[in-house]
Amino acid sequence: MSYKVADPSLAREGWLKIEWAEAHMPVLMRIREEFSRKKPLSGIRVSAVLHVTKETAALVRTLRDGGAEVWLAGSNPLSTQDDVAAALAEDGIHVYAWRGQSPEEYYECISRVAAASPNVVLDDGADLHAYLHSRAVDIGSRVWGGTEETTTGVIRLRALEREGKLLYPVIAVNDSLTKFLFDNRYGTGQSTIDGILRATNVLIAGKVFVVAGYGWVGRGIAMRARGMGARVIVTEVNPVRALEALMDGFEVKPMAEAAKIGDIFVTATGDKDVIRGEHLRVMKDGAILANAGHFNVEINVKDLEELAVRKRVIRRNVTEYTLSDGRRLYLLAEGRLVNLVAAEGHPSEVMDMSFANQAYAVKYIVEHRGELRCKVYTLPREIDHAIASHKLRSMGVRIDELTEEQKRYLSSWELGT
Ligand code: NRN
Repeated sequence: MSYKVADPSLAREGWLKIEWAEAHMPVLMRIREEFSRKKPLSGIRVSAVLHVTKETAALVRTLRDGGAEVWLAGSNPLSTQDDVAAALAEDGIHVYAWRGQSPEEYYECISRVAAASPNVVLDDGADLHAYLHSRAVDIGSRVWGGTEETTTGVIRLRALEREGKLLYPVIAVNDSLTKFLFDNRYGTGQSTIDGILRATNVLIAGKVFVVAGYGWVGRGIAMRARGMGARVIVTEVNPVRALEALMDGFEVKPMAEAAKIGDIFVTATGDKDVIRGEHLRVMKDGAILANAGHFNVEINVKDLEELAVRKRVIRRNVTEYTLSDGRRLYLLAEGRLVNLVAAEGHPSEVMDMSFANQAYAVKYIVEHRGELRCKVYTLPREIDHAIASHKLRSMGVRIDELTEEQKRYLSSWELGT
């Protein structure tokens, strides 16, 4: 059996979710038509470690229709949608993923998709890339190229590149304009609020909403929390980003101060220990803690466990920690990325562009096999323009075109006042 999922009988539900996603991903579906006709991935083995969601299903089915054989493992032990995994197994994708994996099972699934000895590898968070560069170097050395979906993964790959250890070229899909400007900002902005609401159903309006990190993810979350009537406080370590937050109209404070007044906290920094013991100790009774970063290191759960005298699951995806003085702190999704664990991740319409970039990146690697160096690349900007144009067209929006005179003006230096 070339798959392992929680419950194959869930396939029917999974198919309905995949159908729903594909109905909202016009750019990727247009690429699927092109891939089905031209088969640019014919005979290629692709191994992917991505969040197994209805949108990822749309991507891997597109790669398969392009001629590839696909192996898929989840990129988080809690983010797999089991019904989608069941449908993919039925659809001939070699999927090894289920919600609620132990760390051992999580890495066992990664080793299973690596064992396919893939030509191209897709990743989200770089756990597959790290595995191929440490425990499976023999397989890694035969890979033609890879892609990386998210900021955290690109940071890890640039570290590998700096050390001169990259075994294959990698395309940083995260760095495409039509990925991070939309997925990281508007996708995470909405899906993080979605995760918090599905888990807690609390009122956002009137609450003190603390966002740690003002990168594209933090900006999106802060923007959407403000839109729902929260009083948003941003914490940062980077003075430029802190200044941006200030001039975008948000309060900016150190976490030590924000911790005393916050009602809802979201970490979006890509770093560890952003919320730790010293902050937890001064938080208000009832404070809610959520992480939007890729790994579960941003909220120091060990400190929380040590401070608590009682711990219980009070709602699905909500763990209540009671401190010695009776204050209760609520941790969402065990500190893992709340949008994909407590909700369904970003909406299909925004993953449409992220995964259009993934599909083009895989095709690019195959077309440029042997030409690329072992470094981190960004896709050509023409691909961003093509994806953005397809997206606008699918939304029924038309824009202006430069006249010949304007083109000349914009490419000249002589014309002045
Ligand atoms: N629905 C989703 N399916 C989804 N929402 C966010 N992501 C998803 N992947 C598959 C990823 C974004 O692209 C999580 C990554 O960390 C982020 O870059």
